[in-house]
Amino acid sequence: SDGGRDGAGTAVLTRTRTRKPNLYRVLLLNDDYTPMEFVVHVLERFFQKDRAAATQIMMHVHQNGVGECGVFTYEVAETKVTLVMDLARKHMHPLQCVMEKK
Ligand code: NFA
Repeated sequence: SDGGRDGAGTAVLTRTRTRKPNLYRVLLLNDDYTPMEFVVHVLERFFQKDRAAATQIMMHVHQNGVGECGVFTYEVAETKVTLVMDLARKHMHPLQCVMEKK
């Protein structure tokens, strides 16, 4: 609740409407060459997954072709995609990371 003052100078609390942000899923795509260990590392480093959760997501991507790393606002999702793609490129892995509107 945010403030104002009435005629007598008394504090009055009113409600400020919030707006739901647009949300974006960040996805990893399977390929035949990126090492499984590298994908697990990416999920731990950029998506705050513990080893068990990271391994589960990595195996899901490996078996199903695509999997969700997390859901974020536009700028956060975009930053994560860029960080993943930059690290994959540096290591010469073909790993693909993309975002899609929820
Ligand atoms: N399919 C890759 C392999 O067998 C592993 C992988 C998993 C790659 C998830 C990309 C995403 N080495």
